[in-house]
This record gives sequence, C-alpha cells and structure tokens, in this order.
Amino acid sequence: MPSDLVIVANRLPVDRVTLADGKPGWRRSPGGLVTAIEPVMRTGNGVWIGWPGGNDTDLEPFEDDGMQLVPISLTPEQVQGFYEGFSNGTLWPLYHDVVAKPAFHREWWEYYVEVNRIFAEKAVEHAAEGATVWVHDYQLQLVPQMLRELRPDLRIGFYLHIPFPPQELFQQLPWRRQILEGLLGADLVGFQLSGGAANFVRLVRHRVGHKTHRDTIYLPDGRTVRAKAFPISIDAAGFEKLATSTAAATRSSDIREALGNPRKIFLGIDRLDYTKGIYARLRAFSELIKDGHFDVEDAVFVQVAVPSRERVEQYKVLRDEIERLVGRINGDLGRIGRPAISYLHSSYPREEMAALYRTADIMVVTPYRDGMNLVAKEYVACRYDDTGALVLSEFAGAAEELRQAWLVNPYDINGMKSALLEAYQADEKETQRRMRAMRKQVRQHDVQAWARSFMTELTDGEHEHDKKTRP
Ligand code: GDG
Repeated sequence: MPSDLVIVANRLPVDRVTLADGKPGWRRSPGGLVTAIEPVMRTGNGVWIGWPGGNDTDLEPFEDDGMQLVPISLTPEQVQGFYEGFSNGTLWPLYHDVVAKPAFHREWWEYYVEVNRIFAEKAVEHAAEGATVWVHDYQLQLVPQMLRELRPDLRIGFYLHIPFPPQELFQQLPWRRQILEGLLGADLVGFQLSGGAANFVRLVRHRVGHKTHRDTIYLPDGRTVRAKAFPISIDAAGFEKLATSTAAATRSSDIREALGNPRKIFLGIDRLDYTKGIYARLRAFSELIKDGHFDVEDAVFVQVAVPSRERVEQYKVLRDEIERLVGRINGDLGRIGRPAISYLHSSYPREEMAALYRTADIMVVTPYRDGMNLVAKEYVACRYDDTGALVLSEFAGAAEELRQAWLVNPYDINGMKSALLEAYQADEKETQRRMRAMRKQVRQHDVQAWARSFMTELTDGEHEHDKKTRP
C-alpha cells in the first residue's frame, strides 16, 4: 500500500544476520541515524527504505517490531563502489575536514549515481500521491533531484547527519556541481549546524549561480529551497529511564567492582573511526598517569570501540594503531588485575550502554570533527542525579549546545590533559552546576522535538511565505 511518509536512508534499522540455527534473520543495528528516526517512524504510518547489509537479492518488504521496512538489494560491486568507495572513501573524509585523505575514483562515482537511482526508484514505488519523502545523509545526496524528476507531486526533505564542509574543501570534489544539484531537488535541506547550512547556500550561489537570500535559494523555475539547521538529538527520556532502572543500578556496581573499584572511571564510546580522536585521548590519559597526577588504582579508562566499516583499509590500519597503543600503555603502566585502559572492541545492547553511562565519572568525547555526536547527549541524559563530568571536543556539533562541558581542542594534547585533569579533580558543586544546565538543554531538545521541527518546516506551506519575501 502506498504510504504518506517515506524515509529513505542508506541502512535499514535492522541488519541481515545468520542466526544461531543457521537461518537468516534480522538484528537491530547500532548507529546514530537509527537511534534518531525510530521514534518518528513509530508515530506515523511510515515506510523505511534502506539497505540491510549483505548481498541478498530476493528480499521482500516486511514488518519488524511494528515498522514497515523495504530492503534494497545491492551487488557486491555496488556495495564496494557506492558504500565503501564513494560514501566512505571519498565523502566521509572530505566532509570531516579532510582528517584523512579522500580518494577520488571515477568508477566509484558511477556506482554512487547508479545506487542513488535504485533508492529513488524504490521510494517512488512506495510513495502515495503528494507524499512526504525524507531522505537521509551523505550516501544519498542525488536522490532528491532524482525524486523530483520522477515525481514532482512529492514533498521532499533531505537531512545531512555529518558536517557540510566549507567551499575551500568541498571544491576539491570533481562532482561538486552534481552533488549540489542533487540536493537542490529537495524543498528543505537540513543540517546539524547553521554553519553547514551557510556553507551550502554560499556554494550554491558561487558554483551553481542561483540567487540566495539568507536561508532561501531561488531556482530559475520559480521553486525555492530552504537550507536550515536542525541539531539532532536523542530519546532523552528513554535513556534516563534505562539508566535509573534497578537493572542498570545492579549492572553499574558490578562494572565498578569488576574494574577494581577505582576512585574514578573515565569512559569513551565511539564507532572505531579516525574522526573520533580515540588515539589522542588515550595518549593524553596515559600521560597523566606517567606524569604522576593519578595512579591506576585511582583511575581507569574504559574505551568501547564499536566495530565499523571493517573492510575499508583506513579502518583496519586505525584499529591496529589503537590496539598497539592500548597494549603499550597497559604494558608500561598497568599492574596485575589493574590495566590503565580497559579496551573493548564490540557493540552492546542499549541497556549496557546506559549502565556504562551511569557508571562513568568522566565521559570523554574528543572527535576531530563530528556532525553532532549523540554519545555526549546520551551521557548527559543518563546522569539523573546531576553528577558526572563531560569532556567534549569543540569540533563536535554537540559543543554548540553543551557549553558547560569541559571543551577541548583534540589536536592539543596538553590542553586535553589539562581538561581531563580538571574534570577529574572538579568538586561536586562544580560538576553539578554544569551537568544541571546540560541536562536541561538535552531534555528540552530531544529527538522527538528535532523530528517534529523538521517535519513541520517541511510540510507547512513555506513556499508561499518564500515567494512573498523574495528580494
Ligand atoms: C552520525 C554522525 C551524528 C554506538 N555503539 C553502540 C550503540 N551506539 C549508538 C550510540 C549513539 C550512536 O550509536 C552513535 O552516534 P554518534 O552521534 O555518536 O556517531 P555516528 O555513528 O558517527 O553518527 C554524528 C549522528 O550520525 C546522528 O545524526 O550525531 O555526528 O557522525 O546513539 O548510542 N548503540 C548500541 N550498541 C552499541 O554498541 N545499542
């Protein structure tokens, strides 16, 4: 049955896996996007189109846990060229400040166009007349324009979860014009921060030559496109509930005990990605022990590194580097039963994440560049008693909202050491003052509010308003 709300995202909220009995099945997948969209899907009669991972070619639409899901089938070559190649080898590093060198391959681009078309055609199949289609993220930037050409009746929104780079970086992209035109197929293009929206508008003016005024772009055919910031958030109430449960309380004391009841527990939780600054933060922590500021009896660093993009070469190299560093630090500084760093390369259920957030005295989030960073907000949501300190990179989108964190420049190791030490030594009054303010922010701006504000902006008759204010 055609639907009035179609979500189009690279991934479905479930992964194709082989179950214990050898049969294929589904498992809920981790990741920022899934966490954010799920509540929106449940309240509407939406359908979600995405790739489930894997190479199955015969998957039919199905319902999982009350959600209508439509799987896209991709060949191994398409996965390589579109996903591992152009999305994660070209766009991801380019959009994250060129933290790693982006690779430009014409063949990858061809796969990107081909797969974007597969998504657009599938969305069209499931969209009712006049439906709203909400397209997500950097893997699908050509879909809005393709949808508009196929179905001018649709209301089209696009949301970018990662930063949108300044002109100076974006213009490296050989296909910069096609990407901008792809996005301009939407009625509303949403970004994490107003800086990203401004970068986009400026690029459209300079590279495509359209007239712009503030957040509005005027196309030659009379259509308008708006570019605005919608900082994404989390299910704050849901996380707080998990963290205050008796199960989390029990699990939390078990974790503390298993770590040898240290005075303070530092925590990092990240996808194992070179943008997240894991290496530098572990170095900073270990130097504080070396310098004698505290001892392995006083403090331990728990680092959860969630496996990610494991077939991409740069990610394999990063994993080796981090694991070598952890081995060296523990070898140099640890004692029997007392490692300086407790390193876990694994993913966990949400309940365990909440128990970890509840246990951690100091949460360390130090990306070199991050669209938002939900982990920082999740930690804050879980600190139901206003305790706990957050050390946060200035280069995470979340830093614009969580001003009371100990803000750091992750490129400055000495600066990070000072911030970690300050957070370690801060008295209760100070941490409470900061945490209280951050909790208020996260509670008032949760993911439900985020989705509502995007959808309201998209579906309201903003067009009329735009025409009136045309310069
Ligand atoms: C992108 C942007 C932006 C992680 N490990 C597990 C797990 N997670 C969940 C976390 C959190 C999410 O995944 C990670 O989100 P982040 O925002 O921290 O980072 P990215 O994955 O890079 O997300 C980012 C986001 O999109 C949303 O727009 O904020 O800037 O890069 O929710 O809790 N969840 C479970 N087990 C795990 O092991 N259940």
